[in-house]
Amino acid sequence: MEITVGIAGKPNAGKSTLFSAMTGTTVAIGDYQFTTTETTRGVSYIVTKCPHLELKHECSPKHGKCFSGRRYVPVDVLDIPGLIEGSGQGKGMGNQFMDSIRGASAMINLINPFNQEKERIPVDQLTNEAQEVENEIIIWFASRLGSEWEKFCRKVSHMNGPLEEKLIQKVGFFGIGQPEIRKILNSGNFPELLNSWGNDEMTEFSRTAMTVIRPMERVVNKGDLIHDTSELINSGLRVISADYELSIQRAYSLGLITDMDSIEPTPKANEKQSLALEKIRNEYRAGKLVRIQDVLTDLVKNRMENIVVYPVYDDGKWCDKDGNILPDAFIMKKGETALDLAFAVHTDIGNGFIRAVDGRTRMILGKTHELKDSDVIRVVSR
Ligand SMILES: Nc1nc2c(ncn2[C@@H]2O[C@H](COP(=O)(O)OP(=O)(O)O)[C@@H](O)[C@H]2O)c(=O)[nH]1
Ligand SMILES: [Mg+2]
Repeated sequence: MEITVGIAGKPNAGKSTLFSAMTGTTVAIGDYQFTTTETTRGVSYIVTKCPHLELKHECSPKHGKCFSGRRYVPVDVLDIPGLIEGSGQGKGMGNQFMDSIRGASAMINLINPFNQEKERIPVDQLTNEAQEVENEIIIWFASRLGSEWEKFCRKVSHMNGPLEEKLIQKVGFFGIGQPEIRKILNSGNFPELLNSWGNDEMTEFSRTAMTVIRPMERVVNKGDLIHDTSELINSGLRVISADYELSIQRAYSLGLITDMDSIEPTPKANEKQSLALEKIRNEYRAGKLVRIQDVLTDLVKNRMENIVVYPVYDDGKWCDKDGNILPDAFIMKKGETALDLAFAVHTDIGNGFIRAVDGRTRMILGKTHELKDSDVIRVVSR
């Protein structure tokens, strides 16, 4: 499954800096508004424990990478500008912004804890602002859902299938599938009769879509400039520093560190560089800040309820036909089955499915067998 995480936030929140750090690319970063005007796409990674640790040999990923058993599984990231100052207070959001969030499976709502005078914004105000932005996205979705509702109801009135089969015609623009629509419907009280849906149903549907199906994660940036982040953390906000992330990236590419996780300076780093890296390291160790990779992984795996599954050709050696160990890591929805994995590998493999084999237990699995996180699976197909 393709995962795309959008970074949204007001100008100066640090979206482009964060995007750069997450994707290892350089994009326009500036202290003035509208530096970036178009959505930029790049690749970042979620991190999971690699099953190769259970083998005598290391893996050779076709996509992504693996550092001492930490497997980096690629996800797409978007730098989404266009959320203007004052949106959330009815100033409206740009069309381009809305188009971009349509293509995102989840969002990071990046919050700048400083105002234009570079003073700290009180925590209540930050959470209110974040809420307003999210509400505006929910209202936008609800209005798209509700537009020409009667016409839609007439169009599907002859259909006998379940509600999700009808609603897919309405919310297809957002890329939500039928199982996801069913999940939204089950979570609330939605009348079977679409004609009777009103504002409340539209908003409720939209709210669940934007919190459960396409969650928005509030992340406070510029934590390096905050002395004590505990108040923010206690109000349920994640605190990061895009600046530190970028420094860690750079230190790595200069060989000043060899592990972006432990941030341990190498002899190549001079005294000043070592001190700077150690300061950064201590702030993460003390729990003052969290790493963006951890935020991303938590968002994709836990909030979006996904798992990582490793399809292999040989269920004993966990390799492909060429002997590459654990070459693929697939992000799948929790609840998906061996057959879903077969189709994710290739349509032909799905169509020709005979059975699957669990690489750990060597048990034979049928089509409907539900996959678990970190499963290593061989699919046998015609
Ligand atoms: N101290 C600090 N400054 C940051 C951080 N992230 C971004 N900035 C600065 O904030 C300004 C705006 O950053 P930019 O990435 O262009 O923001 P965007 O408008 O949201 O894309 C730039 O001067 C950045 O250097 C951070 O984590 N810490
Ligand atoms: Mg920018």
